Amino acid sequence: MTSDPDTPDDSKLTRTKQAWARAGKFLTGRISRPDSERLPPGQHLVKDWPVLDLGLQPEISTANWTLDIDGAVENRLHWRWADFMAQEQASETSDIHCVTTWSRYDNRWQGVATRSLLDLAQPKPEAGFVVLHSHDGYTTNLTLADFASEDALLAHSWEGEPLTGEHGGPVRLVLPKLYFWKSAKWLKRIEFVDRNQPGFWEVRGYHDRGDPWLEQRYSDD
Ligand SMILES: Nc1nc2c(c(=O)[nH]1)N[C@H]1C(S)=C(S)[C@@H](COP(=O)(O)O)O[C@H]1N2
Ligand SMILES: [Mo]
Repeated sequence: MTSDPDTPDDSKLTRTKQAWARAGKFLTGRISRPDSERLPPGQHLVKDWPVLDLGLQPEISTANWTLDIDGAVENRLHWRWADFMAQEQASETSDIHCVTTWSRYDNRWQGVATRSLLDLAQPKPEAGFVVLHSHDGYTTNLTLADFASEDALLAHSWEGEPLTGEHGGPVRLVLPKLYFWKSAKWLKRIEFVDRNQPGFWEVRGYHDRGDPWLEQRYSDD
C-alpha cells in the first residue's frame, strides 16, 4: 500500500469508478472525427439508399411478427409486436457503410437499444457471440461486445417512418460501427452462443468482423 497523498486509492469514489471501469460504463464506442475523416477508407458517399439483399424480400405484417431471443440467456424472450413496442424506445442518428463501397450519412433510427434487450435477456457468462437469424434465411454473426454497442438498435423506424419492407421492416438490426451486412434485415431470432458461428456472408469470404475503419471487407484466406 502506498501512502502517497497524490494517489488516494481507497475513497468510495475511487472504488466506484473502478467498478465502472470494469463494467465499461460510459464507454460510447464512438470516436469523434472531423468531417474530412468521416468517410472510411475506400468508401464513397451516396444520397439515396440502395437496397441490397438476397433477392428475396419476405413480407411480414406487424400482426404476424414475433422475435425470439434465446440460446445462452437467463431469460428467453418471445416478443410479439406489442411487447416489442412496449420496450424502452431509443433514437440514434448514424452513418451506413456498405462493404460494396457506398456510405450514407445521418440516418435517423428509432427502435429498441440492444443494451435494453441485454438487460432483460441476461446473457450467461459463456455467451460470447450472437447469431442473428432472418426471415429470408440470412444469418450473420457478431461478438456480444459488438452487439452491445451503445448505438446499436433493433430498428422499426427510419426518418420517423416505419421501416419499409425492402429495407428490412418490420424490424432490422442497425449496428453502425460495422459494415452494413452485419445489420440483419427482417429479424426473427437473436441467438446467444458460446462459439463464433460464421453467418451467410462470413462463410462466403466476407470478413468475420467487418470494421469499416480497418477495411475489414473480405477474409484473407
Ligand atoms: N436478412 C437479410 N439482412 C441483410 C441482407 C440480406 O440479404 N438479408 N443483406 C445485408 C447487406 S449485404 C446489406 S449491404 C444491407 C443492406 O440493407 P439495405 O437494403 O437496407 O440497404 O443489409 C444486410 N442485411
Ligand atoms: Mo452489403
